[in-house]
This record gives sequence, C-alpha cells and structure tokens, in this order.
Amino acid sequence: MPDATARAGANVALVKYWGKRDEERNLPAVGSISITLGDLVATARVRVGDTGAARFLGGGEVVSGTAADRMAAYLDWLGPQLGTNERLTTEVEATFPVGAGLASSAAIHCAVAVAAASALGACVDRSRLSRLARVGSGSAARSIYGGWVEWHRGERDDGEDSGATQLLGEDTWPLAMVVAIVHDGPKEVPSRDAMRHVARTSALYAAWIEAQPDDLAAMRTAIAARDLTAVGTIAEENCLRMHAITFAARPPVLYWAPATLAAMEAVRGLRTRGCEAYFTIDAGPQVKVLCSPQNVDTVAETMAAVPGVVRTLRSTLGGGAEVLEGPTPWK
Ligand code: 2P0
Repeated sequence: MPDATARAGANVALVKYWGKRDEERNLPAVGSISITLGDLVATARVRVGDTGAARFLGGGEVVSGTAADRMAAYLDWLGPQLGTNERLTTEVEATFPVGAGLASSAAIHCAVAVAAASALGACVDRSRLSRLARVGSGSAARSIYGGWVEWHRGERDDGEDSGATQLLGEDTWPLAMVVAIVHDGPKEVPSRDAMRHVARTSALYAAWIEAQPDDLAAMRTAIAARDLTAVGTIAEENCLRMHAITFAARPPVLYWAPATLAAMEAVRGLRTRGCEAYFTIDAGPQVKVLCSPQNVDTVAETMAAVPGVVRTLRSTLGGGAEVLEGPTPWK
C-alpha cells in the first residue's frame, strides 16, 4: 500500500479571509495575505487503499466528530482529483494545539493534500496543490508557500483562479511571531460556522467586503517596501474590522477573552516604549504578535507577563510545504 508523508506550516493572515462566495469549494468572498510560520507545523502521512483502517488519526488517536467527517469527505473528494478511486486514510501530528484558532486546519489540510499527491505519484505543481488544499480548508491554500503569501479571491465559479501565490520568500525579510495563548481548549464557534452566520446576519458584512481591496493593495505595497510599521498598522486595522463584523452579527460572535484585550494593550505598550510590535487575532482568543527577530525576547517576556496569558509560543517565518517521505509532486 503506497504511502507518503508531508509537512506544512500554519499561517497567520495579516489581511484576513472571512466570508465565502462558494461554500462547497471554499471560494473566498475576499482575498487575503498571510505569513507562513516555521515553528507551528503539521505533518500528515497519507496511505492509499487501506480499507480496514480509520480514516483520520491525530496524535495516534482516532479522530471522531465534525473534524473526522470533514476530513473523510475531503479525502473522498481528493482521491479522484489526483486520479485514484482507492480509499485514502491519513494520520496527522501537529507541533501546536489543534482547533484553538492557531490555523491548525490550514497546516493539516495542506500537508494532507501534498502527502496524497506524493503517495499517488501524481505530478502536481504548487499552484494546483494550493487549490486542492483550499477545498479542505480555505486558509490551507496559503500554507503551500513559505514567507509572505496572497490567496486570490478569483472570479471563476470553478475556483481555478482562486489559489495562492508567494509575495516574498521567508528569508527575504525575516520577521518573528509570538503567540500569546490565553485559552488552551477548543474554540467555541468553529470559523466555518461563524463565517456563514456573520455573512448572513452582520449589518457590517458589506462594508467588510468593500474595504478589503484597499487593505490588500496597501499590504502588498508595504510588504514590497519591507515597511514593518505599515504592515503592522494595516494588519491591526484589518483584524479589528474582521472582529467588528463578528460583534455585529445576530446573535454576536465574540472570540475575545478579557486577556485578549489585556494582551492587545500590552502590544500597544511595547510600541510606546520603542519596541515595534503589532497584534492580530483570528477565530479564537489568542493574540499573535508580529515583530522583528531582535525584539522577540522582549515581546515574548512582555506577553507572558500579561494576566490571563497561559503561555507563549514563538515562531520565525517558515518555508513552503515539503514532502518528507515519498516522491515530490512538483518539479
Ligand atoms: C484567516 N481565518 O484568514 C481567517 C481569519 C480565521 C480568521 O481562515 O471553512 O479554517 O475551512 O475555509 O480556513 C479560518 O477559517 O475556514 C480562517 P474554512 P478556515 O486565516
């Protein structure tokens, strides 16, 4: 039975994906820009034709519930896309908490897509793998590349123009991220459900869609200029706008804990003391802080001292998805 192993880094959006134009294919209502992390990594082993085994194992345990159903459906869709009708199964490991707003589904689905292509000996370039990963989880489209990555909204109904491209390599402009964990358990409202609910009920959703092209354009310019102040300022504004539309949903979706706000204040405090640092927050209460590598110790110590912060993780920018065992699907 052929099998292969691949790994992919989590990514954190600085201009965020929120809302879909097609739920089945995970076609986004807006483009997004992210950084790929080198130290928050998922590894997936995919087996072909193993009819007796569980479909989805995580950390050695059989995964059940929504995540397992979603993965099984994805594997059933992915196989024929890569030219097989045999059953695919997967076993994943992550170096970081899963399902807590740390982009685990992006890293996992991207690693699964790459491992499946490798296990099947398919010849698939990164651009197509990005689109294949997207169907598993939208943000997984971005984890295929390292460094600074844009996932394009696209216009086509079939999604063939909605994949990611790399804006800047991970070594071109090294930055660091500190993640302040304020809650270790799974998040309350999965982002997939929250996105649908917010799009349907938030009075601010239309304004979000309208503002996104300007943020994307400004962010591209800031990245090209390696301008941390501009990147950080746009990222904070875009993050707060995303959370504002979730607050305005009926009923509201509130991802923040009290410590989330305290951590945001601590980041602002760092800046007033001359340490450039900027926050972003995803579909969970954790606060992710972007800074220069030389400031990472100061930032991590400051975040660890915030009341309610349980612990901190650190990461550099990371490279694109890689095959660890098996043939590489791209040339
Ligand atoms: C992002 N998030 O751009 C945004 C910001 C959360 C907040 O992408 O339904 O797991 O699988 O496409 O990719 C999380 O949503 O959702 C996410 P699906 P996904 O990173």
